[in-house]
Amino acid sequence: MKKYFVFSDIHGSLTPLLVGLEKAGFDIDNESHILISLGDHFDRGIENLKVLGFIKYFDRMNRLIMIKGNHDEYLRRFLLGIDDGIMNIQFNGMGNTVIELADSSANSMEKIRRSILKRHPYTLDLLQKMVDQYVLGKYIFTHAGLEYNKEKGWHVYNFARTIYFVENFDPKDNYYVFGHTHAEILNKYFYNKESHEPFRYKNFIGIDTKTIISKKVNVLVFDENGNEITNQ
Ligand SMILES: [Mn+2]
Repeated sequence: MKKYFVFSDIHGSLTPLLVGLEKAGFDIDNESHILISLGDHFDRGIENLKVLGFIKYFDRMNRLIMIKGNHDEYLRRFLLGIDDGIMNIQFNGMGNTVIELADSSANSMEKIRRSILKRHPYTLDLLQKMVDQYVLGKYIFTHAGLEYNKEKGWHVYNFARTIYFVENFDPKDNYYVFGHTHAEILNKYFYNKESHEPFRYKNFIGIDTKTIISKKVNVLVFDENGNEITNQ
């Protein structure tokens, strides 16, 4: 029977992810142990290259489902030349990612972009493979939840305003699991409690631990029928 290990927003930090996975019982050699990443793999942390190696390995083993976070989209757009990356370097922590992935002699954004594509040619494939949502039984995994507007109604959006989503969306019988907005912010807003532990409210679960500060990654475990297995 397959087991699914769900994490989010590692943001260039591999070490705390490995600790979280071990605590949750993930066995690297067990082919029925599958990873579900809820996105934002890169930026801010200093293990971006290790994160890239990690997701590449498990993708090739067919043991990784990747949701695309807004930061994954930033990197994808930069590597495609749609975005020059400067804003994301200034404000969104992409500097650490390009320092690690590009050749140090690359001295312009265009050279950095070409250097990353040359040194890590599979990066773009990995980013293009990332999906907006994944469904397992009654659990629906997204990066940030759903956003509402008049044209589209409720739709999956990796930049959704998570608090608005939790307060206004009717999940019916489904459960929504997401990252993007720190669990700390959600726990504070809904429970006035200071905690990086998974935020659980009605049918919503937010797991982003603000890894760069907390040095922790929350990992949830599900069986293949989509039942959450409580961590013993
Ligand atoms: Mn995000």
